[in-house]
Amino acid sequence: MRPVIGLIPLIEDEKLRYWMRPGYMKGVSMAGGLPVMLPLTADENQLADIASMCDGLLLTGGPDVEPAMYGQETLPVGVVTCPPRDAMESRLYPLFMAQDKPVFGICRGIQMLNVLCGGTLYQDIPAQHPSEIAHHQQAEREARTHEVRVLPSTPLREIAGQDVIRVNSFHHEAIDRLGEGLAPMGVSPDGLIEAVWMPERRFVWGVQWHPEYLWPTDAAAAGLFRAFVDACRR
Ligand SMILES: [Mn+2]
Repeated sequence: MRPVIGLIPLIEDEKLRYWMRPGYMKGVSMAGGLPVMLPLTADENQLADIASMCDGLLLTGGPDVEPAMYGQETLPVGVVTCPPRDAMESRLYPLFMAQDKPVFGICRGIQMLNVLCGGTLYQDIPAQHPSEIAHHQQAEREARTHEVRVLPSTPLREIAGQDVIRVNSFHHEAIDRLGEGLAPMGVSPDGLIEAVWMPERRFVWGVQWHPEYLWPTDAAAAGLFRAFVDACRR
């Protein structure tokens, strides 16, 4: 493995969400993990070192997954992609899976997870799965605007301690056909899959909402981070 160099984070206004708000980094810290921001790279040697160095992989939120990755033409519905992230995530994920290291996908992360397992996405919920629910909420990030029915006999049910939780929602895409090996853990009232896991694996989970904004005030959100970090510790 090549030498690992720690870089002091660049603090700019648009990056404050990583450091100043509750966020992914502090969520991992709260749960007892050491969060390390990765370089944007698709270099195979660097990715191999990352997979060797890290005990778990957090697939964060972000732009839409390229529809060609799940065999579809891009519809004229405001799909915004990020090819360098698609390339990095699609090469990094199998390296973590090969070592059975935990993977946790949030928002784009659950969508990428589903696509990497051979599933498909709705490219736009309003266009392809019309609903009463505003999955791209206008309310603040910490506001829990829709329900998720938590499925029995899933790890999410254990964490939530109840059959229904409320979540925030900032997505216009969603899981359509579920990928191979994945099972649903939570479903919104309009029938969209909002949480998945891979029962055959040590820890491969994804959620469509944003627990990184909720964990200071929401037991289920904090529990997700704890379950992920605990799985990485074993
Ligand atoms: Mn939603």
